[in-house]
Amino acid sequence: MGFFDRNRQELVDQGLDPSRLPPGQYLTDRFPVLHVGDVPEYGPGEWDLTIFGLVDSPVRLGLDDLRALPAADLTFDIHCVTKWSKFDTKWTGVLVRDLFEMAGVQAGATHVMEHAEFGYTTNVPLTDITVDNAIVAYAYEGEEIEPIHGGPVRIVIPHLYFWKSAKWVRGLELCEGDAPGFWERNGYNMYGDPFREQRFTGQ
Ligand SMILES: Nc1nc2c(c(=O)[nH]1)N[C@H]1C(S)=C(S)[C@@H](COP(=O)(O)O)O[C@H]1N2
Ligand SMILES: [Mo]
Repeated sequence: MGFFDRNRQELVDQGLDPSRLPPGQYLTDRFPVLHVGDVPEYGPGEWDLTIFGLVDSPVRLGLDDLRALPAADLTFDIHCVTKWSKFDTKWTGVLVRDLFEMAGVQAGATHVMEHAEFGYTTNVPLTDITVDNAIVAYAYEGEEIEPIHGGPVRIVIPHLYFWKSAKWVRGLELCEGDAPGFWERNGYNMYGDPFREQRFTGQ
């Protein structure tokens, strides 16, 4: 039996439901760090998030503004396209949907481009980032998110591969039509459903 089959068997042995693990993935207890480029450092008050593009009124929020909004505590399984998955990660944040309501999404908007520090971008359909559990997260396991994991604030969209969850997010742009972000321009799938194993372009 190879590594992946052994890993899936261990999961069954631990009493976990193996259908939670998407095809081609292995389960880890570690929390790998994965990104291109540097980890940004912010002084107090330096981080903010802007909701812009096809909205009635652009919204700009600092960290305190975000923390003052109704919070969601959610537990997710996460799946990286490099094949690791981690179960039951706990995040606190604000539903993206609630922020979009503040800005007023215009009728023509179909997609969202997430803009992160240093030019990282990733594209998602509007209907995927406005589900019940897509959040702008500011805490992980009850603590501030560590800078290497995207702190102070990152996106978490659990039902897509984790590259769709931008660390150090700074902008959410409402767009008409789909356009590729950073990894999508470099061969990764426009949508990225782990359960359909949509890793690369055209899958
Ligand atoms: N800004 C930014 N966000 C990013 C990335 C990145 O390179 N830059 N990498 C993505 C990828 S491929 C993964 S798997 C996750 C990793 O998050 P982690 O380091 O907290 O595990 O962040 C995603 N978000
Ligand atoms: Mo990833």
